[in-house]
Amino acid sequence: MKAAIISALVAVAFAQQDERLDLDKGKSREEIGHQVVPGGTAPQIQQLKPRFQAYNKDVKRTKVRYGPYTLPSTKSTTLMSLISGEAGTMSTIAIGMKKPCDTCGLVTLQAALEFPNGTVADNPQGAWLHHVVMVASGTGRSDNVCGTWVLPGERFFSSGNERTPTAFGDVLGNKVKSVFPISPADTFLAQLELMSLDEREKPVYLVMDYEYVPGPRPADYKIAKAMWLDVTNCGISSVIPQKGKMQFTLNSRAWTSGFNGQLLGVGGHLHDGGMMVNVYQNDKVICKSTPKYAKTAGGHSHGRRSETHSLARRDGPEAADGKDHIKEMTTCSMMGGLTKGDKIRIDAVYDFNAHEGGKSKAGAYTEVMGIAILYAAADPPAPAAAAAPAASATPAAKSAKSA
Ligand SMILES: [Cu+2]
Repeated sequence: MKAAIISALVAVAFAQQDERLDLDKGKSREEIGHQVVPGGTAPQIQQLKPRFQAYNKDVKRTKVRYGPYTLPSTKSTTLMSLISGEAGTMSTIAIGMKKPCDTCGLVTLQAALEFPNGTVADNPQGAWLHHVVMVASGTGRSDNVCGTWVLPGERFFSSGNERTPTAFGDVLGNKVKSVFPISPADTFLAQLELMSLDEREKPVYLVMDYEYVPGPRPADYKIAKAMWLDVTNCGISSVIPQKGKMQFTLNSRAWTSGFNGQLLGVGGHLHDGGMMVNVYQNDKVICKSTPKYAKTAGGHSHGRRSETHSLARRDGPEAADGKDHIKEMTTCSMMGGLTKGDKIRIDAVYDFNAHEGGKSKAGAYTEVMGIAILYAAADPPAPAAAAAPAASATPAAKSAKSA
């Protein structure tokens, strides 16, 4: 059940920035340090050239490969293909994943797929990273929104096939310094779903590209936290539209911040028919994440992946249909301060008149979603001896600002 809950959550954008940003500045994979072993298996751990020395002069970058996993043939019937209705899918949970360090602070993280020899496995090669969600488990870890009762730890990263990097700090502006701290007590696990676009079964590795500050979190750095905001709250994310309703808005409950800090970034997730995800801080919209529709979608759309790229030759109602589909979602970054007690919630606005929703063979609208993944940097706890500052000044300051 836990797996189902995690698996429905997907696709964080690189909340800080334009997702098409080339962080490696045109360098080849070889120049970055990616290893290819023709006819063999590339090393599990590879040191890559770091990019964010301006953010922290000590940054290191380590790539870890997990697997191999077998991408099934699109002709085979897997349990996952029966559940999802998508051919060639496989789903699994990776546990005890090798960490890039025992003690460090993550700065960025990006997922990918590779073949055993180390070459890239992407959609031209018939390999689709449907989604991966990573959880840090262990002492003191619990999900920031849902707690421990539905999840085995703290969700901190997810990706779909757009393979957009996530930043745990203001790595481009360098104004807010924060990391996602990793300690020896943490274990990593991931729920992943891979999809083949090819009739040939093949092995692939899940790849995580970690950039991090080695050692304990620098004292002046904030603590990055990810908040999964979902219109089904801590449910399974899927909502079946009410019959006959063409326009509707789905609302999440509010998440109440337990800390002071800075809002780093947020990006929404919708299905076709979606118009926007609004993110509210104390009833004021702080981000309107809107979809870009296109005939050939490159973004994520669970059940309707097959029409999104020309390579897919798949059966079923989801074949290329010449209709608009969500290609990507806009994101917001550096939205200001966050105060303990602030209430953050989202709504997802749908209008099937404006953009057609997904439909089953029988013509009924299929599941929709409304999710936003918010990253914030929490102020570090005050030194033990120091008294907490008076909180009474803060609400006044806030209301003055928003007036
Ligand atoms: Cu979805």
